[in-house]
Amino acid sequence: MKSSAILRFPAYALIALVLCGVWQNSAWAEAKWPREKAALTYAPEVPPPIARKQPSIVEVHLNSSVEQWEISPGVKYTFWTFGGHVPGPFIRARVGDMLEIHLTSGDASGMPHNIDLHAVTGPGGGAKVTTVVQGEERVAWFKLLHPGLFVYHCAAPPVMDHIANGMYGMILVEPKKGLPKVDKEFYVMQGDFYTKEPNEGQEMLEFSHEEGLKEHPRFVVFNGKAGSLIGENSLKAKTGQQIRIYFGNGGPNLISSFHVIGEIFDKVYRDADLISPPGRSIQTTLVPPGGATVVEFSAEVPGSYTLVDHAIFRVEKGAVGFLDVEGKPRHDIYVSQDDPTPCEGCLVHP
Ligand SMILES: [Cu+2]
Repeated sequence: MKSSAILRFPAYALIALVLCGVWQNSAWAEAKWPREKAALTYAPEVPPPIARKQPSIVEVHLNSSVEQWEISPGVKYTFWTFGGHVPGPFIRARVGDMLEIHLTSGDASGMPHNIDLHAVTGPGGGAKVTTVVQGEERVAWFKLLHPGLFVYHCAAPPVMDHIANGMYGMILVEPKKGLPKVDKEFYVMQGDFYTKEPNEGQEMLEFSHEEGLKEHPRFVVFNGKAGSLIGENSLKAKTGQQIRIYFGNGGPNLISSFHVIGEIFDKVYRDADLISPPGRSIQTTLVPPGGATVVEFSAEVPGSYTLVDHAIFRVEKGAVGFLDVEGKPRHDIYVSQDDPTPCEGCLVHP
């Protein structure tokens, strides 16, 4: 090849790539693909299964915002959120779909936010092309190449502060054939929170980067606050129903040893791998920060079942919730000579 041809080729290639890039940007906005707005839900709700058999553009609108609520009875915390909740909305799509993310910010501090989706293939998981401050909107398209249950989180600097303050959620990418049908699906996400030592009577707690660095959380909670799955907020099911929990860990630091007291998981899609055969008859499963699992079981015996991180001191930091199961007693499986003993002040046996 002549040297002039070698020199010319990169220029042509560059022009072609630029044109291709421009074409693709507008193409995905106007593509003749089917298009749908994602049915976003907040924990513990899960959007309905995907019924269609063809790929679609799935439009997702997310707004970052700063919110305050009680992280534990009597004490408030300032959360950084997707959609005003921790965790952020549950997104449900199908492998092969084109995810169309619209990210906006309502954060009056002017702090930038963005989104890194673990379901996305490409630099930063999308973070580098979605950074927004208040009043801006960024739109980006990401092809979902892998099925699974994936964490998403903000990755604006300092990344650890954005995650530690609650900027995470999950996206389920269903395999082509979908998932086995179940009766109940729940969305539960664990997170650890770090605050400065409060003064006596101080109601509003303050974030501590230093405590985060030391990995000394004051709170470890499910779904953004202690008590999110207790009392009237408990998960509910009936005996015999097939129950699926999409369980994720926003971290930022702690590995969760996810366990349901009184149950054995019929199936564990380890690390939320929805392709390999699931593990069977499993008691406790590890979920790392930025990771997830999918568990399935049916409760044969009625009563209260307790969701915990089996690193059990964390129950006192908020990592406890309940699944209340209604149904007829099963004395063929679980029976006693005497009545149950009351468990005064017990955090795990209501
Ligand atoms: Cu952020």
